[in-house]
Amino acid sequence: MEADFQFGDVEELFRSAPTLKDEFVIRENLEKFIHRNCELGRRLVCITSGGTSAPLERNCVRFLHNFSSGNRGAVSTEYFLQAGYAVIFLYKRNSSQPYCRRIVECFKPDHSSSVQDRIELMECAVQSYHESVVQGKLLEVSYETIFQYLQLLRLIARNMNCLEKNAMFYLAAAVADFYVPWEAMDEHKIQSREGPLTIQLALVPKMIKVLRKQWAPSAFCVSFKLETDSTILMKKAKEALHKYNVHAVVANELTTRNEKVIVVTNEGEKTIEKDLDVEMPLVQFLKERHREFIECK
Ligand code: 9Z3
Repeated sequence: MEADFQFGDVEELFRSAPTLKDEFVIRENLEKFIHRNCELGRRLVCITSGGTSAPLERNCVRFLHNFSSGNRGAVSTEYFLQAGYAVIFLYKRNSSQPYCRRIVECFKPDHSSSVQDRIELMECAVQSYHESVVQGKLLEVSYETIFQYLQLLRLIARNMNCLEKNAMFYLAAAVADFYVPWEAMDEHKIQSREGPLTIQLALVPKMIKVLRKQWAPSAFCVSFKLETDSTILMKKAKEALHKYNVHAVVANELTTRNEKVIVVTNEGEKTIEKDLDVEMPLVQFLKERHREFIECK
């Protein structure tokens, strides 16, 4: 049975979470970025990307980590920028970043092109990245822990609410379901000499509900559903659509996530298969759904 969602649990998590470092600077940058893109009438998408880590100790040596390379978020960012959106890229430190895959590819031993060609490819990637940043179309915000991720998502969502329907959330980050509450956490490294370890993990409250209801209720919201068991994937994705009241759920299976996704909306299901990559047709499809959403009075 699924645990019941309580707004009190959300309040409790935020109340006990360690304060965000540099919150003032991040807030200022966000406000400037959102305000400018709002004035220019651009559509703005917040893309979350990468895993989240749930620390086991306050001075953290060990943590629980949700798997995600950050590829989905980084590649989608490139396509949303190409589609004319401004992007806030909320990503896990050390996970993939937009345009970097092209640079990494240049270092593969089986690369058939010449050194000169590879240098040009790299220059091109750096140029695209640089332009997006200096033209004020890409803002990157990084996090490490589940506490930082949730606090930053709340900060971004509350600020983006002013964009109303022009705002989109594309929640591709693999968010922890379990965590050790800050107040229950040991201050220092857990000692193995104390014997086998038993940890009580609390459930992370599902923030998508709060995002939809309170933080940014007018925005278009896309969440992701990841499963390893293909027999339950579609059932869980459809449940998520209604439970979180989002506009689309992108269903994907761990092993085939780079070849195929299925987008579930109230209108039905749409299978999207890899073209150059799977993110290109996916972003195109969601851009259209977002346009319809904006035009619908
Ligand atoms: C996804 O399903 C992403 O598509 C992947 C992308 C994490 C699989 P990579 O980063 O992989 O390219 O390596 N993200 C959402 C996963 C998630 O935690 N969803 C929650 C759930 O399934 C809903 S909030 O319960």
